[in-house]
Amino acid sequence: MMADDDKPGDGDGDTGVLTETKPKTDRPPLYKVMLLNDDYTPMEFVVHVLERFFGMSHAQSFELMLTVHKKGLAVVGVFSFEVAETKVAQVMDFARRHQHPLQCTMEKE
Ligand code: TYC
Repeated sequence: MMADDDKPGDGDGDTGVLTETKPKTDRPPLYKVMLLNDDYTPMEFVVHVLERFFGMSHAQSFELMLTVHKKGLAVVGVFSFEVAETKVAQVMDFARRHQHPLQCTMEKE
């Protein structure tokens, strides 16, 4: 323990390296959830996925589906690890059950 009058950086020659700790205020990391384009999944199915699992309007969903279709992929949301993992699992399961090859992945932001 340092004495009350021996503060880090008080000019007495101590550097404070061992006692000055960084306050633990880091935010948890965020994860991007992405949809990937393919040649077989129907456009309307992708629009439905975006409405159902990402709470987007029909217009927003249609626009984002077209972005994926044209660019190959797009970020559809940014979430905590647990929420991102759940969204990916929900989309992959829904696509599999409908026998569409739609791919949904996550990546640390
Ligand atoms: N490319 C698909 C088609 O022409 C549509 C599509 C869009 C598929 C987005 C996947 O993530 C996707 N039917």
